[in-house]
Amino acid sequence: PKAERTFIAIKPDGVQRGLIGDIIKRFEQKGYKLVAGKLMWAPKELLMNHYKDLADKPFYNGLVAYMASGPVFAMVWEGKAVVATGRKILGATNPLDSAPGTIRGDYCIDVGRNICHGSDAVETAQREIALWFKDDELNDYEFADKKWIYE
Ligand code: YYY
Ligand code: MG
Repeated sequence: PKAERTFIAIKPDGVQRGLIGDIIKRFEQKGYKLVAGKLMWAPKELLMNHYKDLADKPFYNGLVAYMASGPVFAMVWEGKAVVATGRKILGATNPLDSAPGTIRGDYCIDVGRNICHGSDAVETAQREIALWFKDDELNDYEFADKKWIYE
């Protein structure tokens, strides 16, 4: 069975605020494996597609404009239950509800400046990874210390 993967992105505010390293560190120290990563100023069409399920929401246009306001750091992370666990590492969507110790709980205040994105389900992750990355950008490799992370 193929290992679970999720799409995680550091939004323009997270990049501007110098949080790329800290966000990567949290996934790395947990034991997850980085499969792909790139700094990318996303085209509007890509962002509209990425958030197409929210197209009828009042905040949609502002959300797309915010996401297009600077480069984002797009990543793919792999490991057991990485989709759901990745969401826990990010914290609740509204940073005022995000627990301290989560990325959003530690670093932000407004829902429209919540510094990071994470896929909400395995199928969503597959769609988002295909949207943001080419197949040859996804690196298949094994950690040498895999047996010290997984039993
Ligand atoms: O998956 P997640 O990012 O936690 O939340 P979504 O419900 O998918 O919304 C995507 C994105 O939209 C959210 O991260 C911030 C923004 N947003 C907003 O600006 N205002 C809201 N009331 C809800 C969401
Ligand atoms: Mg979402």
